[in-house]
Amino acid sequence: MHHLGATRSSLKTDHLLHTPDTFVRTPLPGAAGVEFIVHAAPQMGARFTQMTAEFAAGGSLGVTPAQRFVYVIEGELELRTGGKKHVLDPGGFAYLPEAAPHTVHAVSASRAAVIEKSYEPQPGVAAPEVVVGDEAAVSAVPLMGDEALRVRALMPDGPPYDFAVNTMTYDPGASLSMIEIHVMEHGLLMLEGGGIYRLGNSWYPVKAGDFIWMAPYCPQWFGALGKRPAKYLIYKDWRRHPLGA
Ligand code: UGY
Ligand code: MN
Repeated sequence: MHHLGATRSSLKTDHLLHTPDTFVRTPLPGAAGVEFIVHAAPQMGARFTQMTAEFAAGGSLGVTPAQRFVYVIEGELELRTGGKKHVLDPGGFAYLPEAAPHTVHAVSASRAAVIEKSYEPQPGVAAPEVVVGDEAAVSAVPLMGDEALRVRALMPDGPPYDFAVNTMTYDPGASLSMIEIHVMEHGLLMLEGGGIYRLGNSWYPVKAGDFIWMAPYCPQWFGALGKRPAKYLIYKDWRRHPLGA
């Protein structure tokens, strides 16, 4: 159905709202039994890629020239790296530094968020290490003291790591306490619930399944609506000088 050409998706110079009715799937080199929805890429101004990978049972990812972060939304993935095998269930995640040998196979039909970014090394700073975790085991921190808005940091925060991935959970009615305008860009996947996202000078109804890209300095604000919490997975570049020095 074309719904007379209407969609909530919206592409502007400083943001993209990408809703499921506009998703187009593509294969990528080296992957087998996986379809990718490429939400954010350098082709639209982002300095990272974010995809949803839809695996058939037995499907596998190919190699990447960049760092890779994988967060399981549905199903079960098997990660092999450094001679170890890890099974990732929903909420399970992994970070693989650039050039870290690894394989990712789907044990059953699965869906995962895959974020990739070229590494920006820092002189005198140790190399980043593989991280494997489960969101349920990460403690929630109230954002600026607001117990109704809880942040879970999935990546370690230290000089070797040049991006962050968090989940943010809003009780119904909770909102960001300020309109943020910052140098970091964001990739955001709505995981649960919904609300209103302000992006630039536009206000959008958003819900689970939607993706948002925010360019550096895109004014942003979110308020959760409905009777259940709203939750999203959010990427940002982190801890690097804007001049690349
Ligand atoms: O980490 C962040 O910048 C986050 N608070 N931004 C957002 O939720 N749009
Ligand atoms: Mn932000």
